[in-house]
Amino acid sequence: MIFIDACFRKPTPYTPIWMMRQAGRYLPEYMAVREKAGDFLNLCKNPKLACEVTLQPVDILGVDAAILFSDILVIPLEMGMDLKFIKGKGPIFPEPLKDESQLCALDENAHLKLTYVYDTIKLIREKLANDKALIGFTGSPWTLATYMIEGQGTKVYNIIKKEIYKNPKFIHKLLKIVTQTVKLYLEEQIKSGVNAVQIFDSWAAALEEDKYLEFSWSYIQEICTYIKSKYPHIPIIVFPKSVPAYLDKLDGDFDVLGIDWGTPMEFAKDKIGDKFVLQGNLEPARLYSKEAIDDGVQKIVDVMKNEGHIFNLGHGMIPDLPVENAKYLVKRVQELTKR
Ligand code: 1CP
Repeated sequence: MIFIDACFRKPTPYTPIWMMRQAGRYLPEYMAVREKAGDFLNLCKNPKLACEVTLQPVDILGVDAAILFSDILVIPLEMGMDLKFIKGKGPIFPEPLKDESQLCALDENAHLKLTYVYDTIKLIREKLANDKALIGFTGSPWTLATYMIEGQGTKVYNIIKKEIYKNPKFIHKLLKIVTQTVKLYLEEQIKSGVNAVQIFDSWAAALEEDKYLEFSWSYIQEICTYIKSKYPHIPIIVFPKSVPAYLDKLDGDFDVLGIDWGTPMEFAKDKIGDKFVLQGNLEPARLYSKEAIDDGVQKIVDVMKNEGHIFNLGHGMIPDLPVENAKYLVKRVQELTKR
């Protein structure tokens, strides 16, 4: 698999490409299946339909890897927290966690309840071409804990940050519980057939450096060490979004570091060198224009020089991007980087 070889810095015929949120609303075929499922969570819980939307971008765009269709928030959901996806607003936990006394109610066997995810993986791996990789994923403990405490996406993170400075023991206790579940969840995904895993730390930029290393990165490292010691052949990708200032301090037992679009690739390469393969980082909004794609791809390829690189966007696809341009991007990268 070209994608897996690239994760391990082995020679490949071209630089592989996939896109974060490659399954989603910009594809009419996705909208049709979501309609059939009723709503987003039903889609995640229906292995046949989740498999179908996972395969769509592979068939339509020709990307080199599929990413499991699910959501990071199924973990808190199966830990027992009510989760709603509100149209136009995104995910909401109507009853977020308030204090330490509520932690004992979280189900520590959540990984055993996520069988619909494992069934989806088995189905996808049966149907996906042998030369295409299947990427499993999880949210980082920090990003998941933020949703569990804030109840929804936030721009200021004031509720969880208040706890970090006033009551750090509470947050560490929560992070420990979530970390344990994430380890076992990724392990089950691997046993079910994923070929690589990505840890999304979408809310990495919420914290100052030392707090980030303490409350997020240390738990990511623990997960990487656990997975690598048991499954060294499975590449681990970590994506700590928007933390360029201390990229060089992000060490650990993983293979690929995801770079967001706000961090110049040249800057990342300077900081990281050959320590990790880099994944990224086209600004997603460039997909609105073919000229902007050409220009952006060329700049990234010039920096990465077809080595130690997996092409991706620097964050997720935007729902109204033209499908035609996404196809164009994939073709452009695969042609331009041909060895
Ligand atoms: O159909 C719809 O309207 C739902 C939109 C949607 C989709 C397509 C959501 C709700 N989740 C997903 C799928 C999803 N989520 C995938 C599938 C695979 C793929 O990439 O194709 C993945 C990997 C995720 C991961 C995810 N969910 C993250 C991490 C990545 C990131 O974007 O930073 C986060 C933060 C979430 C939470 C979430 N779920 C959905 C939305 C709209 C959000 C973000 C909301 C917010 O900003 O708080």
